[in-house]
Amino acid sequence: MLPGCPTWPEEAAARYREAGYWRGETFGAMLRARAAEHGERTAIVDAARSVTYAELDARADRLAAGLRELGIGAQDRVVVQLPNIAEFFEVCFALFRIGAVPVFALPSHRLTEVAYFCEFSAAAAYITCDVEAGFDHRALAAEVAAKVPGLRHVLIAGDPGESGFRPLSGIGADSSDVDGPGPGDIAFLQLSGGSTGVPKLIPRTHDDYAYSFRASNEICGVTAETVYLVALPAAHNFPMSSPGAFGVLQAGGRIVLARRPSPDEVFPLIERERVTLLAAVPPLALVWLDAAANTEHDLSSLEVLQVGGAKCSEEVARRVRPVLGATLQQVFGMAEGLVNYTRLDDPEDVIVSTQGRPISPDDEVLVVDDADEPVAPGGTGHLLTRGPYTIRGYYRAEEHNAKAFTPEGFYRTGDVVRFTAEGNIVVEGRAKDQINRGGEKVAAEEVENHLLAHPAVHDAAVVSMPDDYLGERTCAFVVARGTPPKPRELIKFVRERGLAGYKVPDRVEFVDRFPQTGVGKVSKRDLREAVQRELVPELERR
Ligand code: OOB
Repeated sequence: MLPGCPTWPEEAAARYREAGYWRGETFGAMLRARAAEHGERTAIVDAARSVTYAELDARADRLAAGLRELGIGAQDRVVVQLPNIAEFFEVCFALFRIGAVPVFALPSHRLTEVAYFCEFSAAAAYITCDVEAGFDHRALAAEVAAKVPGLRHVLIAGDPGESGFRPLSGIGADSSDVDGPGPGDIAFLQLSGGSTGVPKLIPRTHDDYAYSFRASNEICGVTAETVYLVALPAAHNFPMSSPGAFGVLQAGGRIVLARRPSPDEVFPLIERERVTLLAAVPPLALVWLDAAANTEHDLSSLEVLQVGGAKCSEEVARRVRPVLGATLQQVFGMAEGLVNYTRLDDPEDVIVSTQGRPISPDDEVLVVDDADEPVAPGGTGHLLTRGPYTIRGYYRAEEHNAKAFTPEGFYRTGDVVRFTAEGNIVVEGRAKDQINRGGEKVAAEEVENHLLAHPAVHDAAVVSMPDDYLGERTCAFVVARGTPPKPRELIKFVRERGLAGYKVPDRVEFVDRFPQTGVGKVSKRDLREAVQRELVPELERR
């Protein structure tokens, strides 16, 4: 087992095996089985090609052997930052086969984040792409390589040019006879949305993750006939496993990869590939609904539109069936584990007004007050959870784990929820210090630390600001040291520190001092109220 990864107590693990949740199958074996059953069926379609199950299986083997020749082996961490292209899955399954551990970066991550993932995980390699969406990832890779001396290999999907990096397509060898990982081993490290200074890494095992997407398949009606379009970044937990691409591959269905999520890319793909299942964050669902109202494209194959990652407003939810003729499924999940779904046969009122219920009968969910005492039934409180696919701790984060988990192993989700009388969850708010920018999570402290690096910033506090489109945006309150810089200058400063664009503050407001709580901490509640009182009316006047 990878060191630094807390795991389930043996008693719980035995129970999950006994119940048939953990079946002892690795992802590598799962792909092998599908390739043996129906190797000629199409597994993946991307902009450039289509890949059958047999080809995906063979390519994963060749890549695995090539990676082994480079000296990458079991438990080695490999940071993977790829767009929605077939290579993403070839790389994943190659790494799974040799028991190496992908660390999933998002395409929007930049130097600060990628270098941190490489350093913190002591990665042996970084696998990235050429130019994507106008951004030169090779140049980023050069900066990362210069900053992280321990990184032994950089592999580029596409043409690496004169960069000195190896092309991914050039990696491969004939034999891949290895003792693969065990089902209880860590399969990969996923990123947490986070609420602290640096992103946390989430260790998921083959057994626990496979259960989550297999059980999701049942709930979401995924079969070998499913055609699932991946429009969100493939490395995110939602499109990966809820039921996502992994669920659909498990069922022997077909995944279609969209490079960009815009209607002009997604709608023609839905029509051409007869897509049946699609997942979106709320702002994207809104864009699709607006565009679908007057499109020439035939979207009639769509059966289910999943919306999750942030709360879907009831207004948007109610438009899904009339506009798309598809069933809405709300998905309230987290990369740490727990995923809730509205069921496809739930009454329309439940579908549009709740975030559904957990996957597993053994998902334990508690709603508690600030003292961890259960609230009265139907009351609102903090959501705690533990279960067969919820982690018991982050990777190498002992101190943080002591706060993020209860002594009994419940994960503190940071979400504020209530249960309806029928047992569905309604997300009412959030207690964690995070901004949910249309599904993209921004840890306030992380951004505050970047602001504090500016010489003219004495103190900084980042809070959410309501937004019609994204739900929330970020507002940074800053106490200046001396003459305040221009907000624009500060925003540019943060961007140039090499940060994903979605973390750069949308707005900067200078104040003389911060409101304080009774114990002298910055009162973010008061700051959010100031936003409501002063900035929202101003924005509405525009
Ligand atoms: C998904 O995963 P993460 O790890 O990016 O973010 C998890 C957090 C939750 O704790 C909650 O605060 C928020 O995102 N969230 C929602 C939500 N779905 C996620 N808040 C309100 N309503 C929803 N439907 O975002 C994720 C992982 C797997 C499946 C779906 C989403």
